[in-house]
Amino acid sequence: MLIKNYRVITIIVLIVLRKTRGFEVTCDTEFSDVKHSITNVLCPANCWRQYSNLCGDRIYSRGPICLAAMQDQWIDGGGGPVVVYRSPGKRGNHYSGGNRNAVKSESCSVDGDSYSFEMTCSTQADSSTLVTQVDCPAYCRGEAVYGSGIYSDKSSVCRAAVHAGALPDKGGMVIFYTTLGQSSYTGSTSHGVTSKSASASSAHRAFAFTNINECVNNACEHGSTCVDGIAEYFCVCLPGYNGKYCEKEFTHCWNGNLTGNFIMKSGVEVVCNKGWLVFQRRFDGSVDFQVYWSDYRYGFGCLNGEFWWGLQNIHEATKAFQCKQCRLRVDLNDIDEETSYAEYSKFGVGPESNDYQLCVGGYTGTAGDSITYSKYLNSNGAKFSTRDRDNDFAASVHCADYTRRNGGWWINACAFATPNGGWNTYPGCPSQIKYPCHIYWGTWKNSIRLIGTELKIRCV
Ligand SMILES: [Ca+2]
Ligand SMILES: [Ca+2]
Repeated sequence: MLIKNYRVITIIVLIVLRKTRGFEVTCDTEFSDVKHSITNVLCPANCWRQYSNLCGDRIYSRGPICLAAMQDQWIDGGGGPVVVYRSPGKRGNHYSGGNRNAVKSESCSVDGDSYSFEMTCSTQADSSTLVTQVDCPAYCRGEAVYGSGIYSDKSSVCRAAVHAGALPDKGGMVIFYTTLGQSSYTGSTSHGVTSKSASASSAHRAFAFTNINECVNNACEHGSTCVDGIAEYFCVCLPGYNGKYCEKEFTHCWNGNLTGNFIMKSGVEVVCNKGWLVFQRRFDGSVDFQVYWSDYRYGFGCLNGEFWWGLQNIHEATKAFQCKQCRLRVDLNDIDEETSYAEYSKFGVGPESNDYQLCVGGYTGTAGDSITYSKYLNSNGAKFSTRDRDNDFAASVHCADYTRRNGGWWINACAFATPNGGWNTYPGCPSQIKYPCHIYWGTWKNSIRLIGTELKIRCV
């Protein structure tokens, strides 16, 4: 639970950071390109130019944002961050041009929105950031405000702040938080400001001067925990459920051809790949597979990297199917980046009391049948052996002994398949042992080292 909450917090922080990084602009980006009433912009360097369609001075109607920011002295030739404030336009506004800081602009009369680098009384709340600090002018009058406590983002921020009691009439700094759009907004009179009622508009969000708890009326399902974010909430699922609202119940990888990591109802995490349950994966040699019985029993490695899922988990996942309905698939990559596969129509792993005995058979594929290769190299019916457990059928040797680097496996009188073998060829490999001391699949490219394996099951 603790780890999952960290994840949620990380998600929230990432969202906030992503949204605050700002609107990416070039020197050519125009005021008309901004999508929000309050937009954080990072201007590049060297945006000066002699001629442009820049119109206005301090308050602009059109033209390149970064050139205007240079004229208004928010940045110099080196660029930097600025905030663009958009104000709803009035018909036939006249804008006077200017010539400041080596930037010339023209005069024009234009209908439509106006833009500045300072907050205005009429600037609305749809911001490029979820948490926004603004410096409000004094004595804003006449701008529309919709709602009480929670306001439609079509409201004047500065006037709403006075209504909410978050700001005195003489203006100043105020912070507001974006929240989910409301189904309706109720007007009221407060702190000398009268706000209006409004109905919902699906495109609009709302805002408030505190972080509203969006977990009220949340849609989290199946007993999941709602965690409040900014303008959002997150559902932390109980084991066995997933999806944004924990609406999807997880039973098996093969139910719905799932891909991804899931928490089973038992609390065990599982890796699904296109409807297959992955129980072994190797691709970079970062995890040591020359480990002990208890490691192979419980699993080791990292489920987002190289791992062995665990014999007990494999047993639990397959036991109901009695070696009848589970398939095993082995995907292999070699050092030449060629691939092959082996698929077995029968697969099952017994209980620990019988050393996780393997049932396997029914080969098809392109890699050749290395698992049931020959009488003495047939893993069907073999028990699992590790460096500290000799359950193999070779009376005089311990095939999974550490010196052989075969790793843990279902070993007969040694094996023709060693997907858990050493990552690198082991120079001290005992010469009397014909088998490889590294990841090996004897029927495919005999003796050439493999650098990728994925072992997975699907029971249907
Ligand atoms: Ca919130
Ligand atoms: Ca032995």
